[in-house]
Amino acid sequence: MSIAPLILALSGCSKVSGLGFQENLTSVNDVSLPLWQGAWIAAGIVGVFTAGLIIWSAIFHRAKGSEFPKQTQYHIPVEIAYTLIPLVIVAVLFAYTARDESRITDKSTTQVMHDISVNGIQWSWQFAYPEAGTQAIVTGTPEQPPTLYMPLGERVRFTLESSDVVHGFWIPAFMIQIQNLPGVTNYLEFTAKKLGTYPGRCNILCGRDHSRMLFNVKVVTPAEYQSYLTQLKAATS
Ligand SMILES: [Cu+2]
Repeated sequence: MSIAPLILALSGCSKVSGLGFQENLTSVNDVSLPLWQGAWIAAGIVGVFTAGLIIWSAIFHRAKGSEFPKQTQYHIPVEIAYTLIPLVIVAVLFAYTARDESRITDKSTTQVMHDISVNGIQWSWQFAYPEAGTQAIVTGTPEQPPTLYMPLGERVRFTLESSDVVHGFWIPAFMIQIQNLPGVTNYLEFTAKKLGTYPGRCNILCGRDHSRMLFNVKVVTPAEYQSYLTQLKAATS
């Protein structure tokens, strides 16, 4: 199918637009971005081809006189084609998605350098940094959204939980979203690759103040991260 070589070409070609997303922000969007671009290219090809067929039929097969056009029924090759082509499209999209999803959720615990817990609460977030002690927990409110600190270039394991209902830990720029489920622990490991502050949100409708369940992610240098942990430890212990 046509998107396989295109995605290969994409991985070696940085000229393709990020279509709303920046390159090289995290180890997750390194994987997601080519999938996102490839999906748009595949959709573009299918869309242009379909629109072409519609326009071709509309222009070259307009009603000619009053004669009823020839009807074709049970045309086996056509029926096979319109069953197989969508199946192939879906299978290709599925295969790339499944491959990339397993790469994103892969847990290579040996490389993990830091642990951060993310707890969803109605309606804000709690970030816990066990390296700074068991009391090192930052709790936000809708009025004062919390900031999640993470070090540049060092792999962090996030443990995601919820105190009440389902929340969605979402950092749009990083192409990351993973659910906080009550009674279930989810994990996600990734490395931030660019300094900066990035907005985060809850993306599962979780009640009245869902839209105010905001936070920021601040990617700092490893030294700044260490001093943040020290500061947090002093403030909370
Ligand atoms: Cu929520």
